[in-house]
Amino acid sequence: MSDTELKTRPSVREKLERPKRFQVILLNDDYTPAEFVVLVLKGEFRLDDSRAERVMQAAHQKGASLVSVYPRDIAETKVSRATETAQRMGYPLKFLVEPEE
Ligand code: TYC
Repeated sequence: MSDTELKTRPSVREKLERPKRFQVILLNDDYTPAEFVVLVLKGEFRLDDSRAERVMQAAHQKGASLVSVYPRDIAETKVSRATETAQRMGYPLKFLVEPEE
């Protein structure tokens, strides 16, 4: 190998891909009380008052709205906990977990 023909290999950083993140999307329904949705968004997803209110209103008006983005296991755990809390109250509240583009 000549001196000018330096072989380079990708650094560890270049080889590591950014871990995929997942969107949690809130779905509207006709039965869950708006105030309960806001409580769940604050309690489980740690949204502040005004963001929780805006996310709930957006789902109510448009059918669905982005709550936040997390690693897959965190997104799924939060959604399970939130839907179980709703179910215990007899509400059909639902979320989607989708890979970020
Ligand atoms: N549409 C519900 C109602 O009128 C309130 C609601 C808002 C429910 C957002 C779910 O994701 C939701 N009681």
